Amino acid sequence: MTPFRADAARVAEPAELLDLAVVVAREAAALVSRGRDTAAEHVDTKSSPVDVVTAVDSASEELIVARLLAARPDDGVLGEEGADREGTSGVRWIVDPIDGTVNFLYGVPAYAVSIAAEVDGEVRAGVVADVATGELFTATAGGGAWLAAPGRPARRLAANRPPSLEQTLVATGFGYGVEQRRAQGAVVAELLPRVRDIRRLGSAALDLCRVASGQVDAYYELHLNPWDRAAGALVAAEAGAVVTGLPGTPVGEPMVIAAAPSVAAAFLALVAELHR
Ligand code: LIP
Repeated sequence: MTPFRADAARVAEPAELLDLAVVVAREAAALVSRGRDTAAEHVDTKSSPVDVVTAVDSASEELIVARLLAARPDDGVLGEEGADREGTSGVRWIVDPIDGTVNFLYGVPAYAVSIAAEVDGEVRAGVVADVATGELFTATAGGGAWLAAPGRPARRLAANRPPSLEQTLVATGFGYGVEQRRAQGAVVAELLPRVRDIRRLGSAALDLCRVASGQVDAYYELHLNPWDRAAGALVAAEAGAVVTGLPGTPVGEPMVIAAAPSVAAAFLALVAELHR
């Protein structure tokens, strides 16, 4: 039975959802930035001793959820730090309050606030706020991907067009489990001689936005959570990148692959070969 859809859902245009997400992401990014210097004072672990969550992660998610539901009380929310609320509007917000938490903890300037709006199961709007640079990556389904950098006019993003795999700069990331990391390291060892180079930046959301902006040519990662990838995958796709899973599997179950269209087929085949 379809749940009752509040009026808000019938007028849940992607652009309106994005406007709200941008305002909230900016406020959350400011909170995260203020918390950077004391990040190490309140740290817990989750799935492993190196899978960390700080008090700032939790405060950021609390703020984001409060602002989104104040504006749209009938929406659902799914957040990395525990937010999990069914809505009745057909809109569900998918939130990573700090993507790149280890970078945040260490002060490595590659961590972001990621907010995506899913309407009836499809991500239709997303924002990734790079906390360290103040850059804002945004996209709406069919509306393109955009980058707003402080003091500069917004510009439309387009993925690169590398001529070959050998000239493809590849970003990836690794899980928090020891055996998973052992296997992922073996894959990287096979991949490295066949591409331009590897980058491990530490934030899936920013990795996907870097495919959109052309700062890397391709990205792949196993076992991401929905909140790591929801907004960034839309930004990459709207910038013309091919965003997919392994052959015959949905994006993110278990693999996310985003690649410049000029090398997407070859890159997908290589990633599939190395994960057989
Ligand atoms: C992180 C991802 C990153 C991945 C890390 C971690 P978090 O998300 O953005 O790409 O390699 O293992 O999952 O935990 O910082 O929100």
